[in-house]
Amino acid sequence: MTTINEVTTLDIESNIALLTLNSPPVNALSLKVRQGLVAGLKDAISNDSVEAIVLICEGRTFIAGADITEFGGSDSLGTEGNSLNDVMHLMENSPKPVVAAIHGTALGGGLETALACHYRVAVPSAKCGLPEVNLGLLPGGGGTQRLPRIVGAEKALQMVTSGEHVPANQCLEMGLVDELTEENDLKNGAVIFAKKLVTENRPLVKVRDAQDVVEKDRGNDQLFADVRKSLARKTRGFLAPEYNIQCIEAAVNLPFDEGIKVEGKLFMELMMGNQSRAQQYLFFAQRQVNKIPDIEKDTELKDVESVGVIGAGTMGGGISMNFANAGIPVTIVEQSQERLDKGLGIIRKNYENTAAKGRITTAQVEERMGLIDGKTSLEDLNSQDLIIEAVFENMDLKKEIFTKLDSICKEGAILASNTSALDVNEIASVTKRPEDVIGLHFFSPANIMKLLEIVRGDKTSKTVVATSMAVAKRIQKIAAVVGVCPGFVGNRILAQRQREANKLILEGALPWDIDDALFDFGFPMGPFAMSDLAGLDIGWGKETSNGESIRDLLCEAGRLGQKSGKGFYVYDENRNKSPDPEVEAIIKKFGEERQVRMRDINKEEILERCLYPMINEGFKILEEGMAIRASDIDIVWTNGYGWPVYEGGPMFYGNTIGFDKILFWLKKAELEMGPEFKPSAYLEKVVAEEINIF
Ligand code: 3H9
Repeated sequence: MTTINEVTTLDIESNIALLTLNSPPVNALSLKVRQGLVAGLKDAISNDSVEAIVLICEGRTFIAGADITEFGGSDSLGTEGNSLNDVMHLMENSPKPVVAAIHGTALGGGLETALACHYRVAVPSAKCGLPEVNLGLLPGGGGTQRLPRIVGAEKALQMVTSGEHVPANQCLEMGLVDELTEENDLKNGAVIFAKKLVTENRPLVKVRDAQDVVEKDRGNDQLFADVRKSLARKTRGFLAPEYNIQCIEAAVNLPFDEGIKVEGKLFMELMMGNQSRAQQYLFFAQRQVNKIPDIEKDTELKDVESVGVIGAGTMGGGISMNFANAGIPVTIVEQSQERLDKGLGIIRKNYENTAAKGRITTAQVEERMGLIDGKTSLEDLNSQDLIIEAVFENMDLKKEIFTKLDSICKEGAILASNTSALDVNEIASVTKRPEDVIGLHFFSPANIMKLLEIVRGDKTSKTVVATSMAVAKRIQKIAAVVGVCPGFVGNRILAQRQREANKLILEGALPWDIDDALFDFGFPMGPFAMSDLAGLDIGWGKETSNGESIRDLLCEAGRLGQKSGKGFYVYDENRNKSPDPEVEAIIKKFGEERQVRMRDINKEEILERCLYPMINEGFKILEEGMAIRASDIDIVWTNGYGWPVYEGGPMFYGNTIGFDKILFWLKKAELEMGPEFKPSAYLEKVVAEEINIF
């Protein structure tokens, strides 16, 4: 065996060269890896005894892409003599067959490297994909030009716009992989395959030269129009999906070398832009959020093999589905059989709807329903490993339940509350085991929303926090550990936006002006459309209503939101909203009665008023240690509240604007409008001392 460099070896076994990469964690295409590949390929090609070359990786995966940490630095992909292009050129033009042997994932630049090989073999558990779109990029190593030449434009469009990881058996069907090997025998399988190529004198397939597949779609503009239409809502505001589509269009309509030029130009444009910067930041933020500084990696975990959920309403039902989806049995407890039946009926309906869309089979519907057991007594929660209380937000009620749980639940069970704002320490205080009590704040709809706030109480044990993180991973949530404070991280910041939005409509901006400004910024909807969707009467009561807010007036007028056909907006039978002059009149009258001065408020001011106080609150949260790091706040807001990922989250966005500018704005606002704008002391410090908070 020859060592090529720290991460590459070359091994020649009966005339087959094994070029092996070992660059943990994911064999990304760092400068060292590219140097190793170039040198190793040259050695193998010039060695007369070598008849074919197999590229294989050690560790958990084949090459998972370009090394994202190198982006923008001096070692980046273009490095002279060792660029990704140099690697690919050597492979594709090798006079000896080059075979990629894939396990784990071949992603991004990794799959592009494999596509520059003459053949690809994989183990059945492997997956291939071009996920660059999720980093605000497109495959810049020829992927957009080679992939459609094998799988056709339609599948290629699907892969590059979704970034999906395609399982090996599907890759085999599409021709992306030429052969599957035994699961645990990739090396042997690949060597045998390579030998076969030599004995059968098979051609050196250069994907770049394959024309038949793409030619079929030449001039098929409809295909691209359809894809654009189907993605329009999901990809609103994003540049990368559109640029990816343009590259596939180029692959179909232009010769390879011309297409590569289009790819290169659009790749560079994305790479230099803010959207990709934000999405790359979020990629690492999403990995950081799993790390809790004072909790060791090897912290002992509790077994969670069964779960109890209290409440079969919207939240309880959604929460239960997460566990059933992951194969974990759930016992749901409701107060009455009627409510229980209703809740279970809704869960079944949700599953059946998913099955009707083809996302799960009817057998899976039954399997999952079979994992959900309904009961009407808390006493039935005496054996589960994790209990999640999901009743409505009332401290007395929660305390009553936790007192009972303390006497019912087995020793060592984790007792969690799905509170969205209440004091977890106070809830824990009624039990004799506060170390086992934690907040697990799911977001509605709980079976769909990715975010989970894990609320760590003063006495919550490390084991319980670590176990909750592990459970979150099993049910495919993105979990952020937060501290106990009103509203935790997400809702606490949301309250700032809500307050300002409600003030602004009394100063002259109309609800739809505010919603439009935030929608154009990239949120899926603004605060007033959101209130209409949730129902304006949530937490509102006729008896206590005193006409002191616009919401009071709307509810009193029977305008409860979408469900009553009107709220801040008026809705047609398809729930399409329109501004309503009646609401404008209600707001105007309310303002006049209180002698509020109305004025024109432009979009820029709306955004500043709604967003800057959120950033300020983020600093207060950091100052109080309620979030571990600034990027955790951004994870909460991009995954739980629809902050557009290409704007990175409130803290990242604040940095893009400039924290000094925001501080200046807040100081002025405090003078002009009051103490709610008082800048956080930590923000002042960050600006004064030029601290990097990321
Ligand atoms: C690209 O290829 C552009 C080309 O087209 C350009 C051509 C010109 N770079 O996720 P995990 C780290 S763009 C650097 O926890 P898992 C990650 O930060 C790239 N580091 O593991 C983490 O570090 P730490 C296209 C990377 O098993 C550790 O590896 N490729 C990279 O849950 C473990 O990661 C992608 O977008 C990277 N490319 O999942 C794939 N990837 O331990 C991105 C990972 O210090 N990667 N790290 O926190 C993934 O999707 C997942 O990491 C993967 C493993 C599925 C591979």
